[in-house]
Amino acid sequence: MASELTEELINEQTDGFHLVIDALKLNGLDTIYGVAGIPITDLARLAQAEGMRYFGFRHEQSAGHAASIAGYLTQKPGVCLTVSGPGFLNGLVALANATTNAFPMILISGSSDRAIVDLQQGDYEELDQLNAAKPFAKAAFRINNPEDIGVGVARAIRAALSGRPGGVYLDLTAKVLGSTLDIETARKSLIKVVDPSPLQPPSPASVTRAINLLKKAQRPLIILGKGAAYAQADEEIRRFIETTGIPFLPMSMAKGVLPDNHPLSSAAARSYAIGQADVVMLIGARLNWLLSHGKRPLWPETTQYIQVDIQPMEMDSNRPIQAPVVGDIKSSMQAFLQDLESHGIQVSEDWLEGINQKKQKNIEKMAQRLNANPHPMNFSTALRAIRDVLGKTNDVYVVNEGANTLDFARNIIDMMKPRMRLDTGTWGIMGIGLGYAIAATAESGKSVVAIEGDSAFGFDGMEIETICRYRLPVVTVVFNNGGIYRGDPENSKPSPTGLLADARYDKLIEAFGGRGYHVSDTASLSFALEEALESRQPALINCVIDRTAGTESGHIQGLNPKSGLSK
Ligand code: ADP
Ligand code: TZD
Ligand code: MG
Repeated sequence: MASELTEELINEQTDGFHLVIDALKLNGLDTIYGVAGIPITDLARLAQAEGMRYFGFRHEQSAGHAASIAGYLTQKPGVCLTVSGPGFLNGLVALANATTNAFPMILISGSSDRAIVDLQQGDYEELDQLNAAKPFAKAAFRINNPEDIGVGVARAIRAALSGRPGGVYLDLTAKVLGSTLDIETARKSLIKVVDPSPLQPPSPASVTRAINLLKKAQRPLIILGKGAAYAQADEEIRRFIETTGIPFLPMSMAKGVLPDNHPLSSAAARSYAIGQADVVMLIGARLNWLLSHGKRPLWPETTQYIQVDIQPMEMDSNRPIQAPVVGDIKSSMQAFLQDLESHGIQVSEDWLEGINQKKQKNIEKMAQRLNANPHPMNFSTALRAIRDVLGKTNDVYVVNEGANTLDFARNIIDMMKPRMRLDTGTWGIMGIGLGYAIAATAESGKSVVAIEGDSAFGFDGMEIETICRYRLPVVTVVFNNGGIYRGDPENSKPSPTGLLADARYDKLIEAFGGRGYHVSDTASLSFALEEALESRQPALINCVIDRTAGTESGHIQGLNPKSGLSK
């Protein structure tokens, strides 16, 4: 009799671990990227047992980057799970990067005993995580009672997705995870979030103001940013551009929203188009450093702006915006298209002709560099080989980080489909590569090529073990020039920017059962990349290039202060 009663009671109880999983699953969050340990080991284990996918990483920063890009790709917050204290802090860089880039993610960290932490009595991995997270997160919440898990998860999802997306921190105390609750109360406490990122159509007046400005423009230009890619309004954007005939310029992660070979792309005439345009329409792109803040010498003082963004405060942040359009991009583009039906827009032939001539010249100049055949390879020739292989399907994700490796690859590798180029983004951050690659294939099932500078690769290189463990179709290409920007001269002592010359990165992956290639000419590079992609198995191509080829800071030398005193 007594034992029956106990069993019945147990059966009518649930606990914090299960409730967190139930709350995530109820809201369609089915994948966790994390690193296990106290107090969340059982959360990871149970999540997997309950049918969620769990990707165990070697470092929380990579797991966090993976979660953030999963959010960008799917419009559902990516979930990263970490332990308390240092594990949480390791994840914080990714949380801050997600917030900076407007990627929706939720960093869930277990935390130590509140009473001990608050009195600073020295608990295991003690840290006031909630307050530490606040400056880096769009929002931060702590769940202190098991019956609040449903609300906590719902608030985190809404905060991550609504308005401008961002990184949300969710603190789960060890106590809450272990607490029990009767099943009925638990069931009632869960929330299925309805419409977490409601459409926000712009005001009709703002749309008319913008169209009127475009109608008056002589030389209009559209700049597409990664907000436009995130919004998944590809069809509306294409129709607007093709109906108006306005030339466009994609920011790096917006490459592919319209194919890079689109006749209206003015990417190959970037400075000319920006310098000559009289009205610029920013769609999901901020006028931050990546666009020289809209200031001279790149931009004339007379440029007038239309800015389409979901974040009202973005307007006038760097330059006065004559026609702010606050709304989500999908609704906004639909509104523009409707307005166009009554107001035609005429783009002058001269303007398009000017851009095309400049484009042609620049493409010819680039072709000369691409078609050279120096030994060892340089950035241009190695990337030409990669471009040609990827161009056969245009269905492989491209992850890209480094300095010169980033700048050259962005310009040389054309993207034909939206959201398939993932790179260092708003911060120019190193260490995103393998996390982004893992999430890109995890979320899409497609193959990924991660084109990495040798320094960039070092930030998260151990995740090749993760790639091998899950047998993911990720080919990492390390552009090995022996350093940050370039290698040291032979026989010199290591400089601050130097890395080991002739490092055999290809051998690293062999230690984990992956396929390593060591190449120094374009034919071997093409062969290796084709074979690796064909196999859909983990591979790393150590791509040896001229160690003198890179320039300091790549294309952003202007941001690199130099001592006037050094010899
Ligand atoms: P890029 O680096 O490509 O120039 P940014 O990250 O600077 O792009 O800008 C992206 C912008 O897109 C942000 O200001 C963000 O608020 C905005 N954004 C993100 N999602 C949407 C959306 N669905 N609708 C409108 N604006 C969006
Ligand atoms: N740390 C972090 C997190 N982000 C950074 N951007 C840097 C340091 C500084 N940094 C750059 O801005 S690029 C870069 C570093 C260290 C590496 C460049 O070297 P690489 O690429 O080998 O990756 P190239 O092709 O040799 O230029
Ligand atoms: Mg390098």
